[in-house]
Amino acid sequence: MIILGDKEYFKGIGAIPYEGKDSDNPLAYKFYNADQLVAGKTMREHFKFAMAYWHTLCGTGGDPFGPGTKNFPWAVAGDTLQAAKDKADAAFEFITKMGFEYYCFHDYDLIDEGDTLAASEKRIHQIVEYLKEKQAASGVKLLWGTSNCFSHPRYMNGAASNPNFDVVARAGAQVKIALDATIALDGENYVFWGGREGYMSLLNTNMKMEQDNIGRFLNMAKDYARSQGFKGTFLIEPKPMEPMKHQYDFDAATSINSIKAYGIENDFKLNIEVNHATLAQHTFQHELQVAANAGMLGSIDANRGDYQNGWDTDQFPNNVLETTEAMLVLLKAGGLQGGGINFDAKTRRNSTDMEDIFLAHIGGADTFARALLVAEAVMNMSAYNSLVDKRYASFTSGKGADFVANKLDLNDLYNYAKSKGEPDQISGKQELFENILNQYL
Ligand code: XLS
Ligand code: NI
Ligand code: NI
Repeated sequence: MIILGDKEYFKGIGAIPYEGKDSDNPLAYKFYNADQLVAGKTMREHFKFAMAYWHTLCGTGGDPFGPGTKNFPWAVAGDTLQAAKDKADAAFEFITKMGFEYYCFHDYDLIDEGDTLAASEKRIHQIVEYLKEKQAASGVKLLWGTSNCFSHPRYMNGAASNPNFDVVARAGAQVKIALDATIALDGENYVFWGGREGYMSLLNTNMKMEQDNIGRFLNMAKDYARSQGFKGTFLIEPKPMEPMKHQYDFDAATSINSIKAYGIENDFKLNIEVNHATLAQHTFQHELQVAANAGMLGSIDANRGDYQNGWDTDQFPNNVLETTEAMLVLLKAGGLQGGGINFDAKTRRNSTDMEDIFLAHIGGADTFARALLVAEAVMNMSAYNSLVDKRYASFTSGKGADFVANKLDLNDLYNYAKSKGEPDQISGKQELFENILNQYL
């Protein structure tokens, strides 16, 4: 059901229908058909698409060379609380028109930070009460909340990793309030993206102390939230650089190592973002697989980078081939554990029509839907699975199976190899795999 506030912000745009791939209606889904079953689940269940409050409603397109370009009609009220309510109205109008079921926020996306911690907390309580009503009226849910512990100047040297305890404590207070808000709104997950948790120069940095402090901090946050009844998953979102030169949560493998070192592996999983993966010189699908192997594939921040740029451009997904490889990983892993697909993406600075926000999200949802359909076809109809199985067949019988069952020692390998002679040369068949994907696109 479409939920409007007092005003309609996206005039002339109704509920986005699914019209199939032959439709020439730009404001219709061509592939995302929420109720369609794919590999045993509806598309809606596979994806749990979410709108990101910050990019969709807050960022007006400013860059280092000029101010914002987007005149959002919900950002005009002089009164802070009214402006926040207007923004929430726009959010729920947009989400329900898209047919999405989820949203994600940072605390101060919802409402501007106050002059003191107490004033900020009061503001967050006020807007949370309003959001509760909007959620109840629409059925829209909170995929995850997080706190912005990186924008305010006090966090210029980091939050949980700050060399000054007073700042660490201030970040703790902010996270407590954001956790309270997330719990009050039945948030299904809580994200930690370590914005400025990293360093610029080792000369002035005690790296060990900073990382140990992050571990203490995350344990405190987890213990507090659990004591308040939070049943959801905590997610760490890896990113290798930007804003800091070295970010502590560089990539999935590094973050998994930290999670285990901090002793929080039963409560934390990963939120994998496409553009962060590519900034780390990995592919998106690699990062998903690393997370899945550790049982920590929690959620996805969907966007894309620019192959010619070295920063987080956060463009909407439109690469079906890349997304298909990702959906193969997802299907084989049995889906996301508790999370969804959050469009952590923004329209370009010169995309200034209100309609562009819809077009961007429609394109992103269609990219994922199309990729999922291709991935399902590849898994069911092609030789793909049997080709992979064949590649590892030597581990399913004889000495190979004994090896996998941990029944051999190094001498056994020695004796086997001696009796076998030079191994056969077996092609990796990469081009054939690539052709199969192309065939089903
Ligand atoms: C920034 C991150 C951020 C997180 C939430 O690069 O992607 O948007 O998702 O703090
Ligand atoms: Ni993100
Ligand atoms: Ni990002």
